[in-house]
Amino acid sequence: MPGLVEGRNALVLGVASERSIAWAIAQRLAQEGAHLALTYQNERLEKNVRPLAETVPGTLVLPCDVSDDEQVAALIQSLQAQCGRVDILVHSVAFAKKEELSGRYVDTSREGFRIAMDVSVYSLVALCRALEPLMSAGGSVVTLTYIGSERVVPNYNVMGVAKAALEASVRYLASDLGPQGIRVNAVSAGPISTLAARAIAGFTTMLGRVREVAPLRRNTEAEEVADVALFLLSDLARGVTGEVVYVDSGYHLMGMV
Ligand code: NAD
Ligand code: 0WE
Repeated sequence: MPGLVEGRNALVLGVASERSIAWAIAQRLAQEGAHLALTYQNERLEKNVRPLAETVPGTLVLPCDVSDDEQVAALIQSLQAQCGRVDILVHSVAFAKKEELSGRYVDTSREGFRIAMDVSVYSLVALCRALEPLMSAGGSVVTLTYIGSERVVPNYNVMGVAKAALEASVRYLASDLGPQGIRVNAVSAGPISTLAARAIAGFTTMLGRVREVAPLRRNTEAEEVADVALFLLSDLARGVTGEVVYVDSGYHLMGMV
């Protein structure tokens, strides 16, 4: 039986370790017949990404720091030359300076605000624009967001504001690219213990809280996020664009927690 994304070319940004949400999505796409291109942010992370890529024969591995226009352009050039067409984009990238992820949002620096928005939001816009000509047979884009975009989560601070801008960008991009048959959606994941999340003080306490109050009474697994991303990236979701889909054990429903 052919896979849900059989023969499609998928570009996945945001693999940093085997625990990355991007890696769970990449593996699921490969299981369903996609050809993968994975990127790494820097040489340090290249050492993590190469061995993971080697577990999926035929996978391309390319550098891309999304804050660097030249690296984004070089990535698109390589894809153009080596794949011709791109069908799927997974954007699983976010960054704020560590000092912006504690204390009060009101103390966010101008530079801290700029960096969070540049890496976590503008990168999606730049990638969609650059990939539009390569998505010649239509395409599907998924990015990762978090409920801190809609509600105040202590210490999430400027990342929450960046995720709100990311979700708004999903809607504007969906409107711009819909006529070309390109869909753009977001998955809002519950807390998952990845490199980015584990760097946060009190993260383990947050996992426990979700287990207590979420309707499903458990934490979110990267594989659960990957299954919904796969759905959005496949033709099963051909009528869905501009949406934010929660994969969080139902946590976002609760009012008094
Ligand atoms: P992760 O640390 O595995 O992935 C974050 C990725 O961002 C890394 O691969 C890192 O290299 C990349 N990145 C940061 N700055 C970059 C830059 N300048 N250029 C290129 N890449 C850059 O952590 P994760 O939890 O898998 O995060 C992936 C996405 O999921 C992020 O958008 C995050 O906000 C989102 N998310 C995470 C959680 C969670 O609890 N883990 C929950 C909801 C949403
Ligand atoms: O989006 C995220 C994390 C994104 C993130 C993490 C880091 C840690 C290391 C962005 N930038 C950095 N910069 C670093 O220097 N999540 C949804 C996970 C997360 O992060 C939080 C959370 C949750 C949940 C930060 C504060 C409060 C809750």
